[in-house]
Amino acid sequence: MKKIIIAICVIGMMLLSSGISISATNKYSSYDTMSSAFNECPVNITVHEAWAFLTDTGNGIQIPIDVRRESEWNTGYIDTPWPESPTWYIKDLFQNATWLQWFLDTYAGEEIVLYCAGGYRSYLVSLILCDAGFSGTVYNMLGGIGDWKAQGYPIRNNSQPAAPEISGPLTVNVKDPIDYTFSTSDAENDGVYYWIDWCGEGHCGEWLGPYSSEEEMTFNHTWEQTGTYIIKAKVKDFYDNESDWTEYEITVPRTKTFESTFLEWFFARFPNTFSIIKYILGL
Ligand SMILES: [Ca+2]
Ligand SMILES: [Ca+2]
Repeated sequence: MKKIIIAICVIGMMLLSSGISISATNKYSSYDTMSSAFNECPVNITVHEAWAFLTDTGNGIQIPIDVRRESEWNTGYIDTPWPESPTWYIKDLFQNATWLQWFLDTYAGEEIVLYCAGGYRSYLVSLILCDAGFSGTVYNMLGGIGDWKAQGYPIRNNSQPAAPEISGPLTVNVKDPIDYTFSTSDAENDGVYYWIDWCGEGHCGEWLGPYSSEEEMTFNHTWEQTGTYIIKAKVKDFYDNESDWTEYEITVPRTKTFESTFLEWFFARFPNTFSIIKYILGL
């Protein structure tokens, strides 16, 4: 009898063990059908659906987010046009509570498309976001960039935008607001940001944008003092790839010539001179 009880226990433990194993395997391999279990968060989509989302702003703006390692990102990423170009945040960041809160705030209400190499890491990140109550829509791209490539969708590496061209007057009046035009080009037509340093020291200014890389931008500045100044400008694209600096020298001369300054001094020093001149000339 004792042997029978032991045998039943052993068989029971084997069945239990088998059940756990099957359950775990099913959970892992069937993640693409789990969206309903999370009240449509995440929403799993194919690479074809992702392509349709990310190449048409008419169906809303979806932001693709690459969660792979930096070395993987540097080998190329999905090629979709700005403003639906990918942003890169490594998966591990989402496991940091402070950073996660920043992400939830920054992307609140947005539609994001997560992807990785094969779809598993993006799935894990999507669960973190769903569990944290992300207020937008989380799409998880099944098959990752591997399937994206296999289906013939484009991949690319990034190149920096061209150093900006600056045009505008070379000589300006003090205290007058003056317009200057800035333009650049980017091989991938990425959105761009301008840094314009009106004091010419490299640390005045801030990033302005984003703007279309094909758009000429006009900014104005007022110089409060006479002198010679260097305008320094650079551009970065949507992926933080920065151009070289461009420098543009302008002059703000003294607004009054020596002659006019001398006459002002003279008539101030001899206030009756003008009347005397008029008398002599019979005016
Ligand atoms: Ca879209
Ligand atoms: Ca670029």
